[in-house]
Formats: sequence, C-alpha cells, structure tokens
Amino acid sequence: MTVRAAAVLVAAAVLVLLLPGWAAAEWNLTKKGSVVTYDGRSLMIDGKRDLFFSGAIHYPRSPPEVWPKLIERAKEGGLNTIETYIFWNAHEPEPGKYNFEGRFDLIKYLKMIQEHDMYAIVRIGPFIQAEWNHGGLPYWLREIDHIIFRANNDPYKKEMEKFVRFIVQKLKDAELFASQGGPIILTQIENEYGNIKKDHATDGDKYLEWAAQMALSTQTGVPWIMCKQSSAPGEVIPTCNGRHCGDTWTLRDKNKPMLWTENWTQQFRAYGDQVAMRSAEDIAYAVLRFFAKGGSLVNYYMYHGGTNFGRTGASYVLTGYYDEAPMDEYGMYKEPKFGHLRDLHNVIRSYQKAFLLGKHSSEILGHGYEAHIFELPEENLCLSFLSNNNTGEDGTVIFRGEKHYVPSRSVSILAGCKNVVYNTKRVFVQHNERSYHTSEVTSKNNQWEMYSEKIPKYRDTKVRMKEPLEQFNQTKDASDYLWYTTSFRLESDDLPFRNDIRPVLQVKSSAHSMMGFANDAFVGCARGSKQVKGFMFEKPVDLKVGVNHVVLLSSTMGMKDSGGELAEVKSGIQECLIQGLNTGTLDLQVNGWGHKAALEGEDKEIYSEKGVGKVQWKPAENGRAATWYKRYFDEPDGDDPVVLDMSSMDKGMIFVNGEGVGRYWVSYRTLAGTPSQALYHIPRPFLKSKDNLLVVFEEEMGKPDGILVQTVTRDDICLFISEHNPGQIKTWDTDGDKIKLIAEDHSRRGTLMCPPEKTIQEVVFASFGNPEGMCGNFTVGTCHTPNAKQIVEKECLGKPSCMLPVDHTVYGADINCQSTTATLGVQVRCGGGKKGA
Ligand SMILES: *[C@@H]1O[C@H](CO)[C@@H](O)[C@H](O)[C@H]1NC(C)=O
Ligand SMILES: *[C@@H]1O[C@H](CO)[C@@H](O)[C@H](O)[C@H]1NC(C)=O
Ligand SMILES: *[C@@H]1O[C@H](CO)[C@@H](O)[C@H](O)[C@H]1NC(C)=O
Ligand SMILES: *[C@@H]1O[C@H](CO)[C@@H](O)[C@H](O)[C@H]1NC(C)=O
Ligand SMILES: CC(=O)N[C@H]1CO[C@H](CO)[C@@H](O)[C@@H]1O
Repeated sequence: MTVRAAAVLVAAAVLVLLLPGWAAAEWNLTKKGSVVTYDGRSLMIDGKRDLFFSGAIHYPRSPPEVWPKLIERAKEGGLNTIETYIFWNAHEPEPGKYNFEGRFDLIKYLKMIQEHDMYAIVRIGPFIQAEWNHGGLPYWLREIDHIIFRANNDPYKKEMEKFVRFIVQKLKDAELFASQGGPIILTQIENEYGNIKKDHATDGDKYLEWAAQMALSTQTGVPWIMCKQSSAPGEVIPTCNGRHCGDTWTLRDKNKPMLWTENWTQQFRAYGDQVAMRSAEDIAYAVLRFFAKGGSLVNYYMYHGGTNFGRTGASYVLTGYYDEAPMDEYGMYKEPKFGHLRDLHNVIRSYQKAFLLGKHSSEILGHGYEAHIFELPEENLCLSFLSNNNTGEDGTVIFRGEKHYVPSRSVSILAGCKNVVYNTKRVFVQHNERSYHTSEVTSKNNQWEMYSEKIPKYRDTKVRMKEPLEQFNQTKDASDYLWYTTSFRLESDDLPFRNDIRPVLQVKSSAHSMMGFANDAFVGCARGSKQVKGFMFEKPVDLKVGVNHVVLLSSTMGMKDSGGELAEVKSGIQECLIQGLNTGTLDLQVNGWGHKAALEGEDKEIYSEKGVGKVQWKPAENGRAATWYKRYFDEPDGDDPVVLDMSSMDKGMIFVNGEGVGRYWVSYRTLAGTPSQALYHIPRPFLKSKDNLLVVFEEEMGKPDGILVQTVTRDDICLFISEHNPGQIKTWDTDGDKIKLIAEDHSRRGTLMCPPEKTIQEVVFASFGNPEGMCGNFTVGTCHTPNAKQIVEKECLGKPSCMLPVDHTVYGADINCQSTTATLGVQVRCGGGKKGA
C-alpha cells in the first residue's frame, strides 16, 4: 500500500466515524477517487449526501454516434445519473470470445457519461431480463452439462463469477469506478431475484448469499445493490422496482437507504399488446410519494428505450423499446413527460439541503391526505410534501395553519413548508405530438428486386432424425429460422375422391410462428403469443399421388428472458399430421425429418453489400412468401429521424447497409385492429447520403412496393392548462443557504415553443372551456369561447414561441358555463426554418 493511499484510507475511515453508515471495507482509493457510502437516509459521495435522479439508457439500443445527444438531453432533463445493464450475450457471444465494438463499446459509453459530469449505475446481472434476448444469458450456457441458471448450481456459478470478475476488471482497468475517480457509484448483482427465488426453493437463499459475497469480493469500492427485494445479504442494498414504490414497498433494513431502481415510465410491449401509456402526472406522483417517505434515488426505466436491433429482442418483444419514455424511441423529447419530470427534479434539487439533512416527520391530515416534513430548524429550512392519495376526489387540507388545495392523486411540494412550488397534477409544460412525412426518396428509384428462399427438400438436409428436433439446439440461436422437411408417398385411394375436400396439414409447435409449404407451394402461416405457450397450424393442402414434400419453416422471435426455467424452454415442431385422407389420419411424427438451420440468405449475408451479389435477383412481385426483397434509396435531407413505414408488409427482418434494423411484425395486430408496430427506426448513423441498400426478408404476403421512407417531426405542440389555481406557484432557487424567488405565478400563462429555427405556422385548434382529447386530437367540449382561436392566432402566428394567458377575462366566458373552471386547449403546428431540420 502506498503512503498516499494509506492516507486517503485513513481519511475515509474518519469519514465513516463522523457519518455513521457503511463504507466498503478496504480498497486502494486512487488520488482522484471518491468514497461512496450510505446510511438509512441516502448515499453519500465523499461524506456528502446527494440525491440521484437517474435514467436508464442502454448502450446497445442506440448507435454510439447518438449517445452524446441522449446523455446531454438526460442531463437537461435534470438527471445526474445514467443507468445501464450489461449485456452478457452481446459481449461474449462465444465462450471466451469478447465483443466490445460499436454499440457494445461499454467503456466508451461510461467514459462519455463521465465527460458529461454524470454518475453511472451499472447493473451487471449478469442475468438482466431487460426484454433482451435470453435475458442477457449467452446461448452457449445452455449446453453446459448439468447447468441450472440462477441457482445454487456450480456450473452456473462458475460461469457467472467468471463473467462478473471479467467485467469488473475491465471497468477497473479503465478506472471507471468512483473509487478510482470514475462515474460508477453503484453496481448491481443478479436482477429481480425475488421473482424466481421460490422456483429454486431449496437453494435460492444460498445462491443469493453466494452472489452477494462474490460481488463484494471483487472490491470495486462502491456499494452493490440487488433489485426488487426488500432485504439483501450483508452490506448489499436491496432496491425497489415497480410503479408505485412509495406505496407498495417496505425496506426491512433501516440502515440502508431507499433506492428505486426501476420506475417504469410505461410498460414494455410485446406484439399484440395495446399501447401502454403512463402519464407524466402519474410518474411524478409516484416519484414524490417515494421521496416523501425518504427515498433519495429514482431510476426511470426507461428514460430512453431505443431499438432492439437485429435479433436482440426477447421473445415477442416489439422492436421499438419504451417509445413512451421521456425521450421516445428516436431520442426526441416526449412532452409533457420530459419537461414535467425535469421541473420536478429541479424543484427538489433546489431544496435538497432541507430534504436530505432535515428531520423527517409525518402527519395524517385526513383520509388519504398526509404530510411529510423535512425540517432543519437551526437553519430555518423546511420542506414538505402534501399528498392526496384519494382517487377522484380533490380536496383542501389545513397544514400549519394554512389551507392548501390538493387535487386527487397528487403531491404538492411546499417550500418553507408554506408555498406550493410544484404539484404533480399541474402540468405547465407544453405537449407535443409526432407527425410523419413521406420522403421523396421513397418514390425515387422505387424499384424492388427479389430473391425467393430455396425451399429445401429432405434430400437437401444433413441433420436427419426420425422425429422433428428441438429448434434452439439446431439454430444455436444464430438464426430465428429452422426448416423441417419430410416426404411421404400417397396412393390414389389415399386422396379424397371429391374435389372440394382437401386434406389438412396440422402441426403443433412450441416456436413463435410457422410457415407451411406442400410440394413447393405456400400453404399458410400461424403464430403463437407471449401469453399462450405454443400454437396449432391447420391449413388445407394440395397433395398428389406419388411422393409429397411437406416443408415447415419454424421461427422464433427471440428467446425468453424471464422465469426460473429459462434453460429448459424448448421450441420447434412437436407434432405433424395429415388429416382428412380417405385412409384416415397420417401421422408424420416418426416419418423421418430433415433439418436445416438458418435461411440461405442469412448464410450468404445477401443483406449486405458483401453478399448481395451471391444470389440471382429478379424483378420483384408482391405477395411471395419466404422472399428477400431489395432496393436502394438515398438518405432523406435534414436531421429528422428516419423511419420505414412497413404497413404494406407482414412479418420478417429489415437490414440497411448490412445492419440489422430489427424484426418487423405488422400482421400481428392489437385487439383494436391496428398493427402492433408499423414504423421501424433507421438511425441516421446507419445511412450514407446515397445508395443505401435496403433488404427485407418477408415471410408472408407483403407488398414491398408499398414501403415508405419517412421522416419524423414533433412539430405539433399543444397547451392544456386549467384556469384553476391550487395556490400561488413560485419558483425558488437556493443560493448558498438562502432561498431566492426566481419566478412567480406561471399558473395563469402557458408557453408554446417550436423546435429550433421553426415558427408557428398554423393554429390547428384553440378552445377555452372544457376541451377534450389529447394533443393532435383535441375536440371542443360543451363549453367553448368562439374567439379563442383568433386570440391565439394574433398572439402566436409567425413566432418561434408565444405566451398565452389562461384567464377568462381574456377569452370571455361561455355564458352557458359560467361557474365551471375553464381550460385552455391549444394545438399549433410549427414549420419553416431549415428544410427538414
Ligand atoms: C491494494 O494494493 C495492494 C498493493 O498494490 C494490493 O496488494 C491489494 O490487492 C490492493 N487491494 C485492492 C482491493 O485492490
Ligand atoms: C394510496 O392509494 C392506492 C390506490 O387506491 C392504494 O393502493 C394505497 O394503499 C394507498 N396508500 C395509502 C398510504 O393510503
Ligand atoms: C442436439 O442435436 C444433436 C443433433 O444435431 C443431438 O445429437 C443432441 O442430442 C441434441 N441435444 C439436445 C439437448 O437435444
Ligand atoms: C380523436 O378523439 C376522438 C374522441 O375524443 C376519438 O373518437 C378518435 O378516435 C380520436 N382520433 C385519433 C386519431 O386518436
Ligand atoms: C418499480 C415500479 O413501481 N415501477 C413503476 C414505475 O412506473 C411504471 C409506469 O408504467 C410502472 O409500471 C412501474 O411498475
């Protein structure tokens, strides 16, 4: 130990004595390193308490060129921390062969976070779930003898430990832990183990204890966490994951701080699921309920979701990930979520001294009403959270002698325990909506060529078995696709005598979807769902006297990412029958099957410039099953995000310049009848200015000439503000120990602001009364002042931004609705400026 390190260690030890709490027992702090400690109130950096507003942004779900913008925007949103999982199967696709290139350059990502002066939380897992293929576990783990994932099982523990130590060492080598002067303040081992502990009833606790000790022994100098647990072994901190951690979670160990590692900003979606939304108000409410009870760290899951490129998504999960997050799939601000949470972060941060150092007490103020108070009398500082947990009932409470109006399911923050500076239901931030613009490059050279996959016959296959084989064992998860082929002979008396009766091909599958072919003709397709395991394919087929060939193309949409039995999840064809023959049912189960993993187009990489010449392309025809299509297109002008509208297609994979853009599945509709996802993001870094190679593999009956290249804007901006004022709204700032008023009474005005360089071109909607609907689709209610539109036009047209009063004296009252509280609803469209910017 060097003298300097010893000195710092002594300093750290003193620190621990002064501030009772935990500190990593021993490590060699570097000169620039920080000590991360904790107690029951919060984490501390070099002995100083801090608040952590963290956002989950996963590096493999965006190209590295985009990371700086995402991190900057997160910082602008009032975050001081970025959280990411580590993706084992991306980093170690084969045992001992590592990949940290491009989107998987974890070290570059963490350094970038540090350059932006932010902290990082690294959730190593290495099981991560994350709606990521196989929950992050490499396929090859399944082939290790006697392995049981995430259990007190030596083969699993050996591989897990090897990877965790490898990653920790890699992070240490790059000096990325806070103890070394890096950004990482917390590391996570395992992930939501509480969900499956019962599956390994005998040994779950032993495994967790081992995982904790193994993690601690890596000596990172920063605390370890385990999420979705209410207790954790030793000094490991258990943390909450959920929607309402302030209401649903109790931390058992009072010497550990309340940390919320996943506050879901929506629900992730699988194909077939309805759009899952969560309002800015509800997220803000949940965060403040948690902070009111003493929470000091929240991580938004996700703050930006990004895209499941290539084959990286878990079973059935949409290619676009958490599009409803504060930054949408394309990295654009989703308002008002982004701004409303930013305001919340800035307000709490302004009062963090009272909040973190003050004495915490609480008072019940009535049924469902409570106050949480953080008071530091010696400095005359006080901060309180007034909350109304009642559904559908606004109310007024008396707190410290003053009346406060608190809307239902909302929390107000009171500065000095007096002035409302924030209420979760009072959204002053503008809303915005996306619109899509078909780029002219769509029609320029819109010439498609096609190559139909060769449908293999039994004689073309090498892997043969009496019965159909399990799918993952054949594909090794290197492809979604496995061909199954079988051949059989029919005599003339086997076939139905009547022409209108056709035999039926019936297949039971535990894969995710399947296409059937008989004698080279496409018979149809069938699919399963995330909710129900397996599915049945039943289609009439044309068979003939003599030899018939039945070929099944079985496909998976990623491997399962959750549950205790991951290694045992099987896939593929389970039963195959021909029904309706004169001679009864023909059972093909033990008929002899040939297998061929992966598509020919995948093997030859015909989606890349390198491989595109390896097959003979010809002019495209629509509606051909199992067919590759290609065209070239130029990059649309400007910087707006680029998407493909795949509405005319059914299911398959998209590649641009050899990059896997993701799986698409437009024919999988929601209950409402709309495609689960029709628009697929092509990040601009995937594009060059001219001649981009677009290749699509279509399984079903798609029409490629209908594919549109589009650009996305958020030029539709809206206000939706009620005249009702729950208290004087003021914005305060702390200047040293003094609080100063920096702005007052935003409550009766709303601001509309266009994206940079654009101006307000059109007032699409304006109503003062009780308008309904959402930005992009407002309608007038029963109360409406007809001249609102004129007033807004006068105030806003041609300007980059405008401020509108929310006041009936300006718009006049609707004579029918005099006693109601009016709301101003406005939608304007921005435009002009740099073309396409
Ligand atoms: C601290 O440094 C000493 C001497 O270089 C070394 O033996 C020891 O393993 C280091 N401890 C840790 C936790 O890295
Ligand atoms: C708040 O309301 C929710 C929903 O009604 C309820 O589940 C929860 O228990 C309530 N919490 C408290 C502390 O009253
Ligand atoms: C995997 O497939 C091979 C044949 O390709 C077979 O020998 C082996 O038994 C299979 N393993 C499992 C676990 O099914
Ligand atoms: C617009 O709102 C109306 C009623 O509020 C609804 O019926 C309609 O489906 C909405 N349209 C869109 C495109 O959301
Ligand atoms: C851990 C937790 O409670 N997360 C919640 C955060 O908010 C989302 C809203 O979608 C909830 O679904 C999560 O449960």
